[in-house]
Amino acid sequence: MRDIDLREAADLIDRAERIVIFTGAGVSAESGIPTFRDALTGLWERFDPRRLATPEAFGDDPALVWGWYEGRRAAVERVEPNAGHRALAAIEQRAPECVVVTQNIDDLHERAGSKEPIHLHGSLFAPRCSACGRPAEVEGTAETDDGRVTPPPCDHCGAPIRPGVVWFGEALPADAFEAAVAAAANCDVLITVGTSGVVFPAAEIPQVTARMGGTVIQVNPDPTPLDSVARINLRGAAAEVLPALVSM
Ligand code: BV8
Ligand code: ZN
Repeated sequence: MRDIDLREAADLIDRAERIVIFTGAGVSAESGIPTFRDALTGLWERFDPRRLATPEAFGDDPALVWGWYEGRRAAVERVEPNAGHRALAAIEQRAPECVVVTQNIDDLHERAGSKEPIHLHGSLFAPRCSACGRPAEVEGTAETDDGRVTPPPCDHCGAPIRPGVVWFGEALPADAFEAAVAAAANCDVLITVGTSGVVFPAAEIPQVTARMGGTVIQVNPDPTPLDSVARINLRGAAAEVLPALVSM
């Protein structure tokens, strides 16, 4: 990553009135949370996440899917936000206007000080009834030996509680997606961090900014389809690049 790119990116961010921060699983990688593709270890390693993160998988084997999410929630509760999350919170505090939009279901942006990030794909901390939709309490995870955990029944109707996340084939929360598109359409700079840019419609968000004349800055150690959308590609890890950016 060239210093000139870092300097140019820092200047664009300093001068921006309205900023959008758009993140994927890569921003939580240095906290020790595997990215979505790497999240399948142990019991789940033989599954494709795109098969497990679906209403069908939950319908077929609720304990397998609920156990996967409970294990991921327990992992998030054991780790801390990293220097990348904290640098993003610092950018957010300095900017006249800044909206954080995340595809992640962890709460690490919040714990790093970001105010009300928009969760396009829901949250590990918002379980709800799979039938009547009533919110359910997040309880201590019932550790079992094989990782399967039977989801608790809804207090109201008895149906199984499900994770409060957006599965493949499910619509994103309309209010969240609309707010994210509006912010992306009106910002001067969108910083996209740690996303592979392959899951839609979330992956549209940086394209909206570019189409509306805003500037996209990407932070990712690897090439992604967003390389052609970004005016500046900062090739590197979030917890290294972002602190360097805010200390310029
Ligand atoms: C919808 C929550 C319609 C759950 C997630 C073709 C066939 C079938 C379906 C489709 C198709 N084309 C489009 C679709 C639709 C589908 C889709 O996009 N599929 C993809 C796979 C092609 N989309 C949907 O189904 C969406 N819904 O379309 O509904 C509809 C409309 C109306 C009414 C009814 C229905 C819903 C998609 C949401 C799925 N849920 N997450 C959970 O977390 O379990 S998506 C999940 O995967 C993540 O949220 C993330 O967004 C996505 C990708 O995961 P990863 O790749 O791991 O993470 P990320 O993208 O962030 O990549 C990691 C990146 O970090 C990499 O680039 C890596 O280089 C980088 N990195 C690594 N280390 C670091 C780093 N970066 C910085 N620092 C580091 N240290
Ligand atoms: Zn219910």
